[in-house]
Amino acid sequence: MTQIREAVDVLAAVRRIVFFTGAGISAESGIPTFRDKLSGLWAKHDPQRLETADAFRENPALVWGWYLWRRQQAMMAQPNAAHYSISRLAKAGWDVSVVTQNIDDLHERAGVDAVVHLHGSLLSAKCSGCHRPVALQTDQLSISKEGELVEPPRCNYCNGRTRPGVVWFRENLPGDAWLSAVRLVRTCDLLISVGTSGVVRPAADLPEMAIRANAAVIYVNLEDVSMGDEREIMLIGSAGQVLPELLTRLGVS
Ligand code: BJW
Ligand code: ZN
Repeated sequence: MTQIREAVDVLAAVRRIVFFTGAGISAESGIPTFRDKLSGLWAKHDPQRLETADAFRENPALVWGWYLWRRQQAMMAQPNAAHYSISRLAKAGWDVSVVTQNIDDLHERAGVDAVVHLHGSLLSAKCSGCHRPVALQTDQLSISKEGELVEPPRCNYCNGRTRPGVVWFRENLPGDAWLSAVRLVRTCDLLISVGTSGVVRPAADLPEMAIRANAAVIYVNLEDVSMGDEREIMLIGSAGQVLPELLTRLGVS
């Protein structure tokens, strides 16, 4: 409880806040996280089989089908109290930015205008040959069951296979997104990390970057993911409970 009071004091004193979010913020919307042992996506699927460029080359129909299924899951999900708390804070006058590792669009649907997507988006696609962005027609987004094989559409220019517009392991993050994130983090007063295990780099370096720039860091997570710096505050609990509680204590309606 002292931690939450400390967090409220910090929030009341700052202006520029960066929310750095991961899969845990969408968990209460029904979208599974990656690494939680019981419910995580990878508890059932081997990421090497589905979420790498090699996997796509070897079995494009399986990987494309998997992302169609996840896209559908994300489209059916609704933003939760944590997503809405972030937009309420922005409307209440704080200078709020969101840098997310998530490929869903729940921040946008909760009313945040400019979201930096470090790992791409389920709503985008590109050609795996010439890398041109591909606009998908609705009939190319047919309903897919988990595990269903669906042939990806071919590029109009080079006949390459269309791939999801997401960042797989060993791929570089979109340069513009990474630069925006670094700029925001280096100039913020406070970074609030919500629902990320902080193991995937380079995104995982952002909280430390904030500390080095003299910002405070608050973590909201089911478990302790802090690094032990004195500028960090760890709030253990679910994002859908902790963030609204912070707003209530701050007097933000
Ligand atoms: C709650 C909650 C609730 C639950 N409330 N909290 C060795 C070999 C090869 C590469 C590397 C290597 N060592 C390091 C690397 C680099 C690699 C990396 O970091 N690997 C580590 C795993 C070791 N990184 C990369 O490859 C990146 N690119 C790169 O570095 O390029 C340079 C390079 C070039 C050539 C060679 C090597 C490097 C790219 C990373 C791309 C990550 N992509 C994914 C998939 C995206 C598409 C998709 O979704 O399918 O991004 S992986 C996956 O992890 C996804 C996520 O965005 C990302 C982060 O996960 P996140 O969000 O933290 O989720 P979880 O599940 O881990 O955590 C959830 C948390 O929420 C938990 O803490 C819960 O407690 C909490 N929680 N419910 C609050 N209700
Ligand atoms: Zn192409």
